[in-house]
Amino acid sequence: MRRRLLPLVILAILSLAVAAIAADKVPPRTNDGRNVYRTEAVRAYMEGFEGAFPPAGWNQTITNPSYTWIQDFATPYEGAAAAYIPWQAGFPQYEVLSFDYLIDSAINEDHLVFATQGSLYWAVNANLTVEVNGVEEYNFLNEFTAGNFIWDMVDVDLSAYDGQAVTIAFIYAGDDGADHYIDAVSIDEGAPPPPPPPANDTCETAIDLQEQGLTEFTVDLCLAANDYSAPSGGCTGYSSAGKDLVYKIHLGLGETFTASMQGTHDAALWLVTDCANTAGTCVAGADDTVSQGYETITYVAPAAGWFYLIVDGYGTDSCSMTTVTIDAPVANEDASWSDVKSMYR
Ligand SMILES: [Ca+2]
Ligand SMILES: [Ca+2]
Ligand SMILES: [Ca+2]
Ligand SMILES: [Ca+2]
Repeated sequence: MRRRLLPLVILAILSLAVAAIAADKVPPRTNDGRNVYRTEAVRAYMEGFEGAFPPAGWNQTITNPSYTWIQDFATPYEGAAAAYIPWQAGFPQYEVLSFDYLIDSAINEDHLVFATQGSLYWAVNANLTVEVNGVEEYNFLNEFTAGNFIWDMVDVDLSAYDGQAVTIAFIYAGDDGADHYIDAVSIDEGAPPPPPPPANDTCETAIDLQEQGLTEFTVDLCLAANDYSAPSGGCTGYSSAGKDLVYKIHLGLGETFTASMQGTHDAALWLVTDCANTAGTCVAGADDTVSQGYETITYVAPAAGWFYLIVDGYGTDSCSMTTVTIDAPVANEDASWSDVKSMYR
């Protein structure tokens, strides 16, 4: 009985955690959300905030000396450090990091690309903007789409400034906002290339949950491709044309495996036994809720073997930053006992 209640207790705790996310003023101390795929080769200019701060050639305008831009080593996007500003209430902040740059039209280096994370919820109070020669070219509150405290790349088209010497300023301004970060500021020739698919995009390269010790993790399904769809009717009850990633686990006879997933898309979670025939070997599936809902499967292995967990979504190419929770397999004492009995029969 206690075991049956455990998933409900976990769900209740997770629900409380999710309810608190909107109001967080600092990010989780994890880099799960980062998405590093740029290479040095495409950069005409790159500043990663790894050395002196502010970096050589940069200027800093300080209004609130105790709460201005500093170097931070806790959650860099790349390398070991990022530029970080802590939030403050009651003393308005207008804190600027800027640098001058001659945009070379000859090599067409006309995009400003940088990584940032902050809280869209609190950006209403204190926001990050980027000004080029005093003209606002980027507004975090209006333009950032990845969500609260998720590192993402921002691409600002500077082609209007081709051939000009410009001052590029990162401005955090307001009162009672949230922590904010920038990193990997570069100027180069255009939009970053699409990221490579995650290593476990397909069943053949599924990540071993036990080998990696994964019990709860966050993963960006939007970096994956849609390779598998559950058979409509059975399994999850619906097809699953969303982007998917695959994890595997080896279960002993009678072991109980419980997994859940939750994201902002309409999630779907299913368990199969054969990579070559996923649609025909689904043994457990869940698509019981919509956006933000938890999908949970519990399965008791009828025989020892490998099982493949497909973390998926209902809608075509749907995806989101998704949290997956795995309960360590629990041996079923009744099954084990009956096995023992059968051995002596
Ligand atoms: Ca860095
Ligand atoms: Ca996939
Ligand atoms: Ca799919
Ligand atoms: Ca669902």
